[in-house]
Parts: sequence; structure tokens; C-alpha cells
Amino acid sequence: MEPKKHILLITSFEPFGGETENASMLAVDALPESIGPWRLRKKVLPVEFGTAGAQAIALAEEIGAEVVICVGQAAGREAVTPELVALNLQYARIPDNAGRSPLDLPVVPGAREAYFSTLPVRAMAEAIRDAGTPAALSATAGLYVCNDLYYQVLHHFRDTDVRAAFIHVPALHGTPSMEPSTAARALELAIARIPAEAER
Ligand code: PCA
Repeated sequence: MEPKKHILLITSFEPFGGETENASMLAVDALPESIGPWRLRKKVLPVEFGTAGAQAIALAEEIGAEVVICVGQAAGREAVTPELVALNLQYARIPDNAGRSPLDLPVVPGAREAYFSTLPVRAMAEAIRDAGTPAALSATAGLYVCNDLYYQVLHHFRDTDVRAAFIHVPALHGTPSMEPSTAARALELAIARIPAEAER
């Protein structure tokens, strides 16, 4: 008998900021349909405050995801960076794809300032680095749509068994940059590091 598969939602982002591609989309596209005990369900999200998180949460609930991995592009970073923290703050350097630029607004008014990832993000970074790809634990996902999505997901699934992490991947072109196949391999190693049962 085949062992039971567990559902993992993995999201990426559309292009933004005038670019025509997003490294996160290409990396997630290149992932296999399943990794270890995890059956992957992929979803591309709009780069829009509020909307990205709402779509990810709705789909995670609909498909019964046990794990949500959100992936975004971080221009200027040379390593794959699992994110430790999501902050309850929005600050848009550039308008999002809906033309909105929140400046110093909370993601969820009245909710706590921050959440930590509920997945072993440090071990994920180490697993990627041990395989020879630049990776490091990051203590800030920024204050743009990636952080907004991450905060919403961690806030929504607080006190549940649904675990979540955000992983930034480097840009596709320029310096520094990373090949989509390398970023995909890094994501695969990170996912392989997730235990099938929540450690609580
Ligand atoms: N990176 C942006 C939003 C979408 C993306 O891929 C960020 O880091 O917030």
C-alpha cells in the first residue's frame, strides 16, 4: 500500500515592479508534484497587499493543506533565505500590482506585532547549504507584500496544526542572481526537511 500523502500548498508570486518574470514563479514551477510524504499544490499569487494572503488562506483551507510554503523573490540577496519572522506592518517602497502603497499600516489591526515561523526554518537553511547552495536564515522578510502574506498566513493558522514558512529566492538576472533550477532544488531540500507530523 502507498503511504498516505500529506498536502502542502506552495505559493509563488506574479511579476511586479515593472518586471516580466518573478524568480519565485519559475522556481516553484520547476518543482515535482510530490516530495517525500508531501503532495504539492502550487498557486501563483498576485503581488497585492491583503489579496495574496486571502487567496492563500482560502486555498489552504479548501485543499486541507497541513503545510503552507510561500515563496517570493528578494532582489539583492545572493542566498536562498527561509524567513524566521513575519511583522505586523506594511510599508510599500513601490505600489503593489493593484496600485496601493500602504505606509506604516498594520497587516491585521490589533493583532500581535510578530509571529515566528512554525516550521524548522533554520534546519531548512542548513540543509540547503549542506548541499552546496548559498542559503541563510533571514530575520526579516521586509515590509512589502511577501511579509504581508506571511503575517496573514501565520496569524490565520495560529493555534492550529497548519504550519507555515516563507522562503525568499534571489533574482533571476543581474548580480546577485540564481538559476531557477538551483532555487528549485533548494526548495526541494527545504521541503524534504519538514516532518510529516507537527512536532507539538
Ligand atoms: N517579492 C516581494 C513581493 C513579491 C515578491 O516576489 C517581496 O519580497 O515582498
